Amino acid sequence: MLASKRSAGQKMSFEGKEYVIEELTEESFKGVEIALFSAGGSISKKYGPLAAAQGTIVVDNSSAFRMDEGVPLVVPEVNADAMSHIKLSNKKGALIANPNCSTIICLMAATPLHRHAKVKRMVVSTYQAASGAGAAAMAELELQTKEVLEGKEPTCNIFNRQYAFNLFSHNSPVTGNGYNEEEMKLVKETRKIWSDNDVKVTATCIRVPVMRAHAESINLQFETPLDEEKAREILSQAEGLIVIDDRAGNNFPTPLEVSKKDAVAVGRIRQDVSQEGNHGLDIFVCGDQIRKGAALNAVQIAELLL
Ligand code: 11C
Repeated sequence: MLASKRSAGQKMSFEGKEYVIEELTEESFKGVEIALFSAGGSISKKYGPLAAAQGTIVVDNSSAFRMDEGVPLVVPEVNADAMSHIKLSNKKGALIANPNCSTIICLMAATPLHRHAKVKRMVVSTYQAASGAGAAAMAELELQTKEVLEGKEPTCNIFNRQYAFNLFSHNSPVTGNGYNEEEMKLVKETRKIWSDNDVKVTATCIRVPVMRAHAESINLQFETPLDEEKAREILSQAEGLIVIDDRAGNNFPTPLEVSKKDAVAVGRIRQDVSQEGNHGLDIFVCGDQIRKGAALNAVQIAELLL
């Protein structure tokens, strides 16, 4: 386990074994076959290529290399083939990028349908949890909730506004076209992962006061017809997905239900009444942002290599 000088020497335990955290240096990767990076873009940019040059296969969780040509952007259930040329046995270093959490969670449900009827256009609206902005945002949500209930002024260090009992447009910078960076990640990463520069994607990303699982409403337009029964059958057979689609009980995926779970849940599977001839579907997905949206996906990439 590697971290900055500040954390070096601390101990962490994993599966009953204790590990001492070492300081990350340029020498850290000698003899290391696979490294999982999750320390932000600037550390990745500095140490990722350096580790790869020393023969390490780097699975990077930041956005630093995602759109770089020659760097596979991988969701194992979706496009494992994109990294099939990278093999441990070649003893050659490489960079593999882990997509953004909202893209991973979206494509877990959209891809099985895309494989069947080819998505022409996708409209995504997200409801994103605090964890996407880090542990400090989760702590602030908890603190603000208590403060507001006690009638106190909420502490606003992370988003500079009240987060508890509120929601707001995603905190990433708004780009020149009016979309924020999170929304543009959904657009660009989907095209790269699906190897389809023609697919039309638009997104609106919202931060909601939920602790650690993202929800997404996804509207799909298909090239060929796909009825909702067939879609439900496809989704119920897809790897890494569970279907929660109980119309009679009005029971559908919720962030709480998928929190600390590996599987992404999908439901509200219904024909889009605004589209002719069964060419459209609406679905609703929830996935744990820390697991499938980040760490689990990176570990699955490492497992593919092994
Ligand atoms: C969020 N998706 O929920 C973000 C966090 O590109 O890996 C992760 C940003 C990234 O706010």
